[in-house]
Amino acid sequence: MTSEKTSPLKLFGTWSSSYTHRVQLALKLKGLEFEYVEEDLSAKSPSLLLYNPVHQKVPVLLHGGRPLAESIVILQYIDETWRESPLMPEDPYERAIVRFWCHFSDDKLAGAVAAVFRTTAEEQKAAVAEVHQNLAVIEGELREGHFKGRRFFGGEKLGLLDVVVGCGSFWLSIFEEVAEVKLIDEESFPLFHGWLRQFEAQEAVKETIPPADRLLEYAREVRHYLVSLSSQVKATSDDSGRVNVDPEEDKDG
Ligand SMILES: N[C@@H](CCC(=O)N[C@@H](CS)C(=O)NCC(=O)O)C(=O)O
Repeated sequence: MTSEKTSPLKLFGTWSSSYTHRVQLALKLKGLEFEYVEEDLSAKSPSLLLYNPVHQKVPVLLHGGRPLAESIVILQYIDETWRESPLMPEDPYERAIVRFWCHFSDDKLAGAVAAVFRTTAEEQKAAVAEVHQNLAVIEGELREGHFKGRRFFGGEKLGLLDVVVGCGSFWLSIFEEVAEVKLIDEESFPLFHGWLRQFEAQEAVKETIPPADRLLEYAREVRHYLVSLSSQVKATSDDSGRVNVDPEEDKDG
């Protein structure tokens, strides 16, 4: 059974989730109508558990009743199903390059940014240094590498990699304020900084990303929770250094 292109689209997401924003943005860039269902991740709905039993995370996209999970998988499905306004290049090598940098963004950059957010003191300094190293790699690609001379990673228009990197990048300035660190230094990363400003200026992006004050308030609460949980864990470590309580993973992306 295949879903018709015109079959209804339903997106399960969470307002603060950059993974959800990726899918919302891609659907908007394609001009597709969809129903949005807000999930409460502290009390996941039976539908979410049914449609994403493996990871039990948002986003989940239902197309004609058929579920898809994992944001990058969903983005590629959207792009392959609705060929208008392509998000991926045609050439297989170029497509592979986009996938490579999507993985870099999720595996390396996002991990380091999350670590800055949940740590303090020396641990946080190390995480900030890791973010800077990863941003320097992207800056190098924009300056001399694969994306040299492009307005966006996708060329003149936003592409899949812009959606993936961009939807996480608005957290950088939020985390700078909440965790009192400097992550995007315009002098060190002028091309990345310029790219991010252009990304944020796109109408579809402005419609997708929640207002900064709401994100700030939310981020302050979550950081407070994570930092206090981590100090509790340190306090309950036994003499051998073994930790007695597992800190809950970062609740959000
Ligand atoms: N790799 C997943 C990550 C999705 C993810 O981490 N979603 C978070 C919200 S931002 C979530 O649903 N967390 C709930 C949980 O971990 O139980 C993707 O790209 O879709």
